Amino acid sequence: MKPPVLLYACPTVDQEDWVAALTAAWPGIDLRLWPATGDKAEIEYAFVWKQPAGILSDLPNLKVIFSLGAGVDHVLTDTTLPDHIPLVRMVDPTLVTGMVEFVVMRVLHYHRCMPDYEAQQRAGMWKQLPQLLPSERRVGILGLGELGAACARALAGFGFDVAGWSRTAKDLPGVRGFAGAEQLDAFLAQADILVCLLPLTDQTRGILNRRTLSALPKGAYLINAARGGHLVEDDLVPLLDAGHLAGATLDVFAVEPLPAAHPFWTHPKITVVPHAAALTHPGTASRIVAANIDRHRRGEPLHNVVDRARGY
Ligand code: NDP
Ligand code: OXD
Repeated sequence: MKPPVLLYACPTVDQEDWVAALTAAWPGIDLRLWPATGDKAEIEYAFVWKQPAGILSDLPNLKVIFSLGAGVDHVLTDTTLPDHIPLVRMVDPTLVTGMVEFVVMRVLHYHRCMPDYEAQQRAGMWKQLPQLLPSERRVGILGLGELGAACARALAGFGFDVAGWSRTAKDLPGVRGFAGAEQLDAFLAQADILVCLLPLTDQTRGILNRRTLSALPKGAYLINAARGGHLVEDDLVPLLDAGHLAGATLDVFAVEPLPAAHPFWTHPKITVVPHAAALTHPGTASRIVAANIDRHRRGEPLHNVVDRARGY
């Protein structure tokens, strides 16, 4: 059998490492680096991240679309995407580890009063603050999928009082479960640190807004490592300035890169991270894509196919 023909269309990602990794994962793979597609009729698979709209709609023999990322909102914004072609998202233990590291790091940062100690250092102040037990800190995780559930487990392992919110009810050891729109407010009311790990869909867009963030306990922290579209950006600064929220770690933004003049860059209670909470690793991810292509060519079911109707 001829090696597969894969269109690589990730214009915002450095391609060198990916070309090397995809070639190592499938020696002889026929890689077409967009926009150099060659004969479009030969392309069977596409590997995409923020691909320009329309470029997948005129590939007559395209069989599967692979997303470089776990989230697929960047793919689904293209309204010309052929409906019948399966879309596969990235599920990779390496990505999960990266997200767990990031979320645990920021939760511990807030839990151990680091923003206050850093402010005290700037003021030359030596003062010990009360040290809460992890069990006295309530962490709420929006989204209990591959990433949210792993973060919930890791935080429960530290002894935090962890709750999670998902679309369908979950029963994770050591994690208080909330589900559905009707339980959102009860979930928010008990989250001292709120972590967003939801997919961006029509149902979740703008879910972090004045009303929901006001429902958090006074002095709560926000960690958004999901998508910029979850946060109504104009609603955040007034809540921070009024002291209702104590701080926010933002890894994702409505516009990326975050524009130079954006107020988030300089706000003293906001930590800006350049969409780097969990980067897809070319080596491990390429092997996962290659294994899925192999499965497809053998006529076996693909892993991690997105439910287009749900949007994730
Ligand atoms: P999953 O699809 O595995 O999990 C999604 C979770 O969100 C599920 O628990 C799901 O509920 C829940 N959910 C979806 N819609 C709703 C809703 N309307 N109401 C309540 N809960 C809902 O996704 P992953 O964990 O793999 O990834 C989550 C997101 O993280 C990605 O979509 C991406 O946007 C972001 N991400 C960010 C990265 C970064 O570096 N910043 C890196 C990787 C991902 P249920 O279980 O009931 O279906
Ligand atoms: C992803 C991301 O979705 O990196 O994987 O944002």
